[in-house]
Amino acid sequence: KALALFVSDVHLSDALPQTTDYFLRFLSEQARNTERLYLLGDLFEYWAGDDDCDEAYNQKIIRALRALNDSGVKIFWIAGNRDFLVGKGFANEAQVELLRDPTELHLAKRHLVISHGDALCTDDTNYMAFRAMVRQSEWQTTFLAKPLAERKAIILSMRKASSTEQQNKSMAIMDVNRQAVSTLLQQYPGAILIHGHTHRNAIHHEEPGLRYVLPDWDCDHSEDKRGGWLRLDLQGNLEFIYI
Ligand code: OKV
Ligand code: MN
Repeated sequence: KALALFVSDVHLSDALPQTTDYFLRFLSEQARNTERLYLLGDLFEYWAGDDDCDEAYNQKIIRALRALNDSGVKIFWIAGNRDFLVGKGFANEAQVELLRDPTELHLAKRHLVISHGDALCTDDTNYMAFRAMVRQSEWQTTFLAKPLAERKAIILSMRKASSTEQQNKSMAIMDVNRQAVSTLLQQYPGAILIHGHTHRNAIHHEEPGLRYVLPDWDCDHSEDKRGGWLRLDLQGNLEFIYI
């Protein structure tokens, strides 16, 4: 049995059936064998608001998370840059506990800091400005007051613009800023940082401490990639596991 599993960047979407299958299988099989599951952002390809919980695909995911919670696994959630509009409605339906980014953990004598990781990409100044705007509660209230179909249309047009501007390519070369990592780790002396977002699965020995970067789950576009997670065992050992 594990003490905790850490997962991020699954990018769940109706359009990605293979990824969805692998993740649902993870929830019903491997994730049953842990005390805690930490979902560290971008579980969904995008989230338009909690009133979209009723959608058939989202219901399938919500029911699977709720079933895992019912089996005795405590589930925690940190928002990503694609699903930052997840709120109390979703948390209540899926039975997950929302955490702030970053969150400090003390588990099995380990001192950990968990984050999605997008806030560390400070070199992407355009994105940081966008993030600051959309993370404001007033901005979210105004956005969420729009009809669901209009919100989805706005997100779709942003996604189209982003791919035509080939921002997705520059996103691929975008990484965390080393100074931002140091500044964060200095606030939690001796802690290990765990984050996702960059899709650059690795273990880094940074100036003040260790940094574990989670893998993404794009199982639909590459044969060999099948997702994975970081496992913390009862002795405090950390290990990446791949499907
Ligand atoms: C993803 C990144 C574009 C980086 C927008 C609500 C809002 C979701 C969204 C829109 C953008 C994801 C979903 C995309 C990642 C970029 C550019 C840089 C650094 C809303 C919910 F704003 F309308 F409320 N988004 N897309 N980037 O085009 O796939 O990660 S995206
Ligand atoms: Mn992300």
